[in-house]
Amino acid sequence: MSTVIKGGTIVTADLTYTADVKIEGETIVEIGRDLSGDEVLDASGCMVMPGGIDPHVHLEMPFMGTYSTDDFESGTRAAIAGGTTMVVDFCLPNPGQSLLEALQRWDNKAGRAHCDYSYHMGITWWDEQVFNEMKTIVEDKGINTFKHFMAYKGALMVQDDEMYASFQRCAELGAMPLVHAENGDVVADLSAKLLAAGNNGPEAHAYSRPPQVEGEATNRAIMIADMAGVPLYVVHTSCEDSHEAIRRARQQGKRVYGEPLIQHLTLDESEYFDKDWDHAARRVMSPPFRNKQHQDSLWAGLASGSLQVVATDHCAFTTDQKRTGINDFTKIPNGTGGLEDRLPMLWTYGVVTGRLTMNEFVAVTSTNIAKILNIYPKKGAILVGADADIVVWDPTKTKTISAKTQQSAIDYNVFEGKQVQGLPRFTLSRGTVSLRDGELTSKEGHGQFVKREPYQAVGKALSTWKELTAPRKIERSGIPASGV
Ligand code: DUC
Ligand code: ZN
Ligand code: ZN
Ligand code: ZN
Repeated sequence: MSTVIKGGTIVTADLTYTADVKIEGETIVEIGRDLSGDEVLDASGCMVMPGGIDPHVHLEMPFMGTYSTDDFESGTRAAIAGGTTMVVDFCLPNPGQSLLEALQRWDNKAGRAHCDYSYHMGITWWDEQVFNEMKTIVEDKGINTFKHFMAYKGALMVQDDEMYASFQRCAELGAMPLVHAENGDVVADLSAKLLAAGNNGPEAHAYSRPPQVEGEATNRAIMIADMAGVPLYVVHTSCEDSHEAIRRARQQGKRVYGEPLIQHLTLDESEYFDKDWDHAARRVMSPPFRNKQHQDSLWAGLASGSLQVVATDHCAFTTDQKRTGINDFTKIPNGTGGLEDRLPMLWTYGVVTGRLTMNEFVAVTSTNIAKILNIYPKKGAILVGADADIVVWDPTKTKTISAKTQQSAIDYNVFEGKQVQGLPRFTLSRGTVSLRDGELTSKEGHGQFVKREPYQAVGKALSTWKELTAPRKIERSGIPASGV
């Protein structure tokens, strides 16, 4: 059984050209003119692009006393509806829990996925068991990334000594650390002061996490990564302070990556102020939304290449879940949705406005992260031999985003009312048509785990390509007569 995507314009991270794409089974087998096959998908007037990869989602995650409401079923259904064909979730062991045991729990949940998936493994505590299990995670389980929370004090947060030890272990194993970069000690102190002053509403969440806490933590993580000799991936880069640190590190020759979210690119801090409680609380996430100057910095980073990836951090809580924090903003579950809307929002606010080219759009939604995660060109490519994870994109199709029509299981959408232009006509997941003429045809359980191999260029001090200066013991004769 073969399928041909006919009459479209192929858009990749570096090329735009007219050709048909032929698929057999799960794989692209031919790209050329006038191809024929058993089934033909009409792509006239459309762009044929690698399916989106969202490297940052939290599906059915235990967090802040509850679970995020979108699970692997509804979350990946939303992904397919929006043209995304792979997600990477975060497997987070409870402090003290075995990494392998946590992985088993995640595998049980992920069996329901509509699209392919992988995990980043969380380093949420540290001892010899974690050190040992990291090797099994990389070598046997096909996970080459480890996530570190520098915030969420008393819960997920790790200390600098733990982070440094884990980063060094990553270097030994050919793995890459990820960081949630916010100074958790400062956030805890600011939060306590705000609460003590009676500032308990959702806007105080934003006051408790100013850009400085993100800039400080990003700089710290970059320096620790450099000393450990590993690349570093900074999740949800939301502000100039963090972007500036990443930009400078890259200029110095360090392999550091930054990931703005579609929410931070398109929504700003006014969402928290002079709004009703529910409106503001539904938008409480960490880091919080920033002002327009920070947004401009993120857009500029995507255009210039100093930031590489647009993700969602999809972590969806219902209004009722948010209301747990009605008298205390620190108890509002942190997180927003976005899986279904990432591509249409980025196309509308990026490509239609002229901020990004179509090729840059493909780069930041798919190809760059496939390379960063070491799964290119299996994923993130329109090439013979690649998985047929493809979105056929209709740039003329429009809709108004609304919770009433979304796949996500929550009762609102942070982009409610936004008009988007550019939507998928077809989404193919490993050759299976999972969205046809905008209608979902995908199947629960179709998704497969994607193994990721260790990295080769890990294990050296990246800025200098040398070991850190080796300690030298100075031999001195005699004792000074007096003083120094
Ligand atoms: N930030 C969120 O807003 N939610 C999930 C975890 C995170 O870091
Ligand atoms: Zn985070
Ligand atoms: Zn409102
Ligand atoms: Zn996250």
